[in-house]
Amino acid sequence: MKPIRLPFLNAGLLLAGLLLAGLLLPGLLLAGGVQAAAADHVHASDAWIRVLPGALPAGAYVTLHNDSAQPVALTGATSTAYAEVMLHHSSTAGGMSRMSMVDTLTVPAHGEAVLAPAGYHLMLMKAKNPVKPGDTVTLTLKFSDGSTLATDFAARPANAIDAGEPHAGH
Ligand SMILES: [Cu+2]
Repeated sequence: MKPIRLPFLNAGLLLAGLLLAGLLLPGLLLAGGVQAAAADHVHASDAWIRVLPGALPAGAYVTLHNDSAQPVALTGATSTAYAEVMLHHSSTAGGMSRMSMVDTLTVPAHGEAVLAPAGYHLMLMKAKNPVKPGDTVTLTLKFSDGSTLATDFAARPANAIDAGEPHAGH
């Protein structure tokens, strides 16, 4: 009889463990989700959008500063103003300019990454309402560690080449 008892005991412990895990896991996941929400280790500056006429996609540009000792990667963004946002990189080869989709853009530890015309940008497509120069559009930047950063972008005209205002801060 004794050899049979041990497996029963183990099965009972296993069941208790599974029940405990089932009760605790949802709470842990919820806590993790709340904790990951705000990217306080990344700061954005010179955030602007170049608005093109009609339904043409707009490019969004920003400088990202990483204050932490770990690299973090921009993976994309969402916006209530545009149905689609993609991370792109522009390059020129043989006099031809082309854009390609990229999965991530790394912001080095204690460093910065620059999204600027002719380089990395967020491509904003399918505006839900027409965006015009002078408007402010909020993009929620998404990072590889699960954090997000809501950033206000200033809409500028098609002939703009930069954020258009001096920044004394850095
Ligand atoms: Cu693009």
